[in-house]
Amino acid sequence: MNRIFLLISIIILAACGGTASKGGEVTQGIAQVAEKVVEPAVVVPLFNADSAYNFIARQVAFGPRVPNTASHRKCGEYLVTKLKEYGADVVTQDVGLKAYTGEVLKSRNIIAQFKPEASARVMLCAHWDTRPWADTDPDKANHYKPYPGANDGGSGVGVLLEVARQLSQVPATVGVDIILFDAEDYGLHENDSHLWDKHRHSWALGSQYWSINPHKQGYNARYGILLDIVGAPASTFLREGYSDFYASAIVDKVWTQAARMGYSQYFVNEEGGAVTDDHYYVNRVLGIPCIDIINHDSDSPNGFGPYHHTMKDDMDWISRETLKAVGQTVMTVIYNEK
Ligand code: AHN
Ligand code: ZN
Repeated sequence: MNRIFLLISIIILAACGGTASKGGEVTQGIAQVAEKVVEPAVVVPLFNADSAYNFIARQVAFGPRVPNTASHRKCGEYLVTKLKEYGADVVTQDVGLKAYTGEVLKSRNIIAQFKPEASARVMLCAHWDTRPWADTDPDKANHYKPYPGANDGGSGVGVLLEVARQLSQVPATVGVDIILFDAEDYGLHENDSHLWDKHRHSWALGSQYWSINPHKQGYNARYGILLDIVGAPASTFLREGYSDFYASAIVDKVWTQAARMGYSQYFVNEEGGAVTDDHYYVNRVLGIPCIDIINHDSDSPNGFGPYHHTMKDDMDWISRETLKAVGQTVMTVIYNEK
């Protein structure tokens, strides 16, 4: 390393024609400059948005990934296979989780560890299940039907599979855990919304389980980043309320990086509402600062976009440009961790 710095210093000195050229005081010159030399910038691989898009299409092709269905089980197998293929140490948590409806959901949290031995770690997460009901669909006849879940379910996982593919080619300095939570989206049906107080913990069942029973005892990470509903064209990610409350420094880190890269039209530096999502339990139970990158659309009735929890949540609502903004920002942040 030092020899490289020395070489860089000499080149800089020669190029500047500064102290080095005067009276052959090269050694002194190098000593002065060497103290100022900054470490070489890390090379961040290019996130491939086509690849991420295809990973989403592949999930959607299984059909809705509603727990206790064959589509769900098969997609879970696919995700495990893919993450192993990319060199991760994969463990799963297979567990029955009780939904607020009383149904026991055969659930699977999927944990893919890159550099499992490294103590400096970052966690990236998303939920991989889809909601059993299109309960905000304009047509009431669809309110108990499942839907494709391209954005809600597919998009975060698609981005993370592409990050995993990149990590397999160029390892990051720190250890990275990609955690795909199950049973996030089996929360309170719109028709039962008057029961919110009773069922406020009906969402994010997989992350609740993992936060109480992490895959490794004493598990810790510097921080976590949750990706949820990150695929729609012209998405706007606002500073989500719980993220700002528990992990504002990480929100700053990510939003600043996005701005540097010209993505501030996506990463809007304004306060958004608070969302009970997987990151909430990671913050509350484990105390790992975890942020949520989630679309905020104040024009749509439910605040997440007009397709959200409707039959329209399909591949037509997936934009490669948005996937690129999210994926490249997240990758730049994690590859810069020392
Ligand atoms: C609530 O609506 C309380 N939480 C929604 C979190 C969510 C649902 N993310 C995706 N689908
Ligand atoms: Zn949802």
